[in-house]
Amino acid sequence: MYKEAWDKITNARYTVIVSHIHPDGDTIGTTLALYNVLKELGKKVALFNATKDELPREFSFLDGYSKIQGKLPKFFDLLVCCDSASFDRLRVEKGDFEIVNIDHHKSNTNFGDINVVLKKASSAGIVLYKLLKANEINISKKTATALYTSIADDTGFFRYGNIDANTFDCVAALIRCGADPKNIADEVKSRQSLAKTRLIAYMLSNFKLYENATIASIVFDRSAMESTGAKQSDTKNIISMLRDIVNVKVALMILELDGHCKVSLRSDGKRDVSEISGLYGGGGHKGASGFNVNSSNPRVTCKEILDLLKR
Ligand SMILES: [Mn+2]
Repeated sequence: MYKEAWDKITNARYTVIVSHIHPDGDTIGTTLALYNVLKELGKKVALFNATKDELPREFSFLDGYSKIQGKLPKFFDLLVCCDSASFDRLRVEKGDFEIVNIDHHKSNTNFGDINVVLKKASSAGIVLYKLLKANEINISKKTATALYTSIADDTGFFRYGNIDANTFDCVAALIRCGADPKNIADEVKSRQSLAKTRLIAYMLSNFKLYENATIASIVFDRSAMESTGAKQSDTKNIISMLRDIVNVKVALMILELDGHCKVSLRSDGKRDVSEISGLYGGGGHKGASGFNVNSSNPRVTCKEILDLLKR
């Protein structure tokens, strides 16, 4: 599988590397790592993300970040995607090109011509690392930095997920290739936007508790977003601050968007919040899930989900 995938990648004339919509550090780090490798090998390669306006700024220190385009090239013969469980998360129309799918989601639909999918890996970064190692590809400092960032971001800087000794073996090897843990942590964690800080302030003064403080909820309606200047990407992960409150078992966030509401749930890992997202056609894991609800009233939606949680 590793050999076949790498042959396909090196034999392509023009490769487009695609990260999923509403990108996180795993998809950005992994796609940029692969971009750097292929550039160093002198390959013709481009980077695409369909929601380019929402690229998380905290990853702008990675080499290649500024090369991510919101438009696909007209002709290319290979598409490689990283960290995308399904093809529709790329917002690319099928065309006259082959697909290499590099991922770690349990729900991956194996939509590629070649699928390098390791369902137990803690991040797509681990999967790409293994693909490069298996093919004896040199890992430069730039590449190591991007891979380390993807692994660190997807495990909450080594707090959760499928972290095992293998994760740390990969991470140790990346540090030997030049990744600098302190510098990466500073870049990713210490450059929060003012708008996001204001949004957190709003959350901390407006969240509600239910059922003896075991459930916490926050609603970000349009006016909350406008008054803080925050964007959808600024809401990423902040709900975990509510879940981290002592006694809280489940945290709920509702974000009002155009004509619908985005619901995010986090649990202590014992209560399975993917059951509720399943009722609404969403996905996720036991401890973290999300879905959309057709609703123009975020408070009504919040009450509806709270009623389900209480039951
Ligand atoms: Mn991931």
